[in-house]
Amino acid sequence: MRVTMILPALTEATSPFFRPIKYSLFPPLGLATLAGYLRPDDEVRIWDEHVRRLDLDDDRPDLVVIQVYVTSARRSYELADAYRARGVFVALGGLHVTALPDEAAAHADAVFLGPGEDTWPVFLDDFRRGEPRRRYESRQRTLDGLPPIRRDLIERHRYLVPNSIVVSRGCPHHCDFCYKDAFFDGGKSFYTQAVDAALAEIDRLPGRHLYFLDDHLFGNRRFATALFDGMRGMGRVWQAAGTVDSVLAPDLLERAAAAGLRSLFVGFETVNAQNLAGQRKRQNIGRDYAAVVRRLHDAGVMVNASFVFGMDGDGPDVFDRTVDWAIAQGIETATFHIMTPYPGTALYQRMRAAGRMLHEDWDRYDTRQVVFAPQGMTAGELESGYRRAYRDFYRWGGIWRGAATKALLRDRLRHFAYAGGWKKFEPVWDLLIRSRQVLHALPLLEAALGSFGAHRSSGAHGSSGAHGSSGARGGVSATRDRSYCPRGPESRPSTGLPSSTYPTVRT
Ligand code: B12
Ligand code: SF4
Repeated sequence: MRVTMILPALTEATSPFFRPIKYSLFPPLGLATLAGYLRPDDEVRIWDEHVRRLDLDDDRPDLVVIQVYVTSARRSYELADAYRARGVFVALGGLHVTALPDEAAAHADAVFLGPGEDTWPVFLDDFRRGEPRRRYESRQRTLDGLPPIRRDLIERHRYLVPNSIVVSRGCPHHCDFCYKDAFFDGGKSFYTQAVDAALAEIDRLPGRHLYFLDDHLFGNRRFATALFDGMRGMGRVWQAAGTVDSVLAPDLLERAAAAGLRSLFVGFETVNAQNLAGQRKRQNIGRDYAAVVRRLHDAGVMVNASFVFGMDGDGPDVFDRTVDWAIAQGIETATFHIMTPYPGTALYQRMRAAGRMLHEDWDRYDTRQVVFAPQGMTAGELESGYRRAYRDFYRWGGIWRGAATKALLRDRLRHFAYAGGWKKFEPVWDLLIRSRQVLHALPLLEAALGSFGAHRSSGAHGSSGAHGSSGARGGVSATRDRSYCPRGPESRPSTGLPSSTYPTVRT
């Protein structure tokens, strides 16, 4: 059987003029996972439009599989329609299909709701027998006994971070704006691999650097502890995402740093306390955000902070306050997002019921454009404030001020080079992507990550660099897209933000 698996891209990622590095970071892990269920004699290829334009005319498969995100929905349907017009069977799955299955079904022969590990093998049997159903819904959630991910189908040289990995699915929390609850509806919404299987997968990956794409790698304490302990001595440097409360939890961060963690994506989301309750971001409420940053830095872990603008408690002052706070904390990289209610989320239902959604042009649901009616400012103010936040955080003066918060000259220079490397050298990234040389920059990233944690072994908290041998965390964090993942702010007078604007209730 000939199978083509496609990850369609949003327009920006395929621009002939400029290719942002963020689209050349990670390979299509979901599709490589599904490819693992095919037979050895099946002819399969994975086509990632973020890095390579698809030539439709050349392609005559028996089966097309398309992974659909909200921002790539339009392109996905366009491709699906084109294949179906020539009689090819099209299977659509992924987050957007799960959120809006009826919309997707108009462009597909079969749609898949939720993760594919249980439904996909059932479909393959049905398809080979000539009896595929129109709709498959995931219910059985486990990561036990998965076939090996078909990493051999990934063109590693096209990605800066070919070693992306997930060892769990979902998250134990329930934030209002998150894709998670809708996607995992009907079964478990947080589950992990067996520790041994996760360690074996890590061991199979070449080189030193890893990026865990798990929503919340620290979400199951027992699993995380065993995983980090098992990784000690493997000589890896790695990046991941975690919540504010998990950073503050005793001992877990230290174990992660000892195993090579050098950069953590943290969803602070907002510097306005009242926003957190509104978004059911309970695990952030009452947390001391400044302490989170300090704790990470003390452990030798760089911070990639994520913030969302446009929540109902935000006024036009939110941009400057957020940027000032982040710079004053010495946060290395930050991602900013305009709040975007994704179909399927509780936030979307609420906004829609209130008549506040502006349109259903999914291409524009990219967290850079306003798709709902904001309350505390106009849509224009929200968009321009968002752009200003990026500009101000990454202007040389801002980077220098952030670097100056570090006590050691070495740390200052590293901060300066790292933050500058991501945002100030975008034309260089563009060139590397076009010449397919982007993987050659990985040693630089490893070196930056390696140097960050190394000197911390004898530091105040003592644990971080001790085993990591190396480790600083690199700029991949600067471009990570997880629009918003949690954990909240609290400040002290020294942060430059009025402490009354931060949550004080402890959960
Ligand atoms: C890595 C990543 C990226 C990477 C690369 C994507 C890639 N190569 O796959 C980059 C940086 C390019 C990226 C960009 C963006 N991303 Co992104 N990204 C992720 C992240 C962190 C991990 C995805 C992943 O690899 N998961 C692990 C694999 C194993 O799972 P999976 O891909 O979901 O695949 C499984 C199922 O979905 C299912 N499945 C998928 N397709 C199909 C098809 C069939 C037929 C079947 C049977 C099953 C099936 O089976 C797979 C195995 O279980 C997710 C968060 C998340 N947890 O999903 C956000 C996420 C997907 N991104 C998101 C967003 C919003 C974006 C951006 C718009 C952000 C921005 N502001 O720029 C852009 C644009 C995306 C686009 N191309 O249109 C949202 C999507 C929301 C939505 N409803 O679609 C997420 C969920 C984050 C969030 N905050 O909510 N992203
Ligand atoms: S936003 Fe982050 S913490 Fe909240 S449910 Fe989603 S993945 Fe979990």
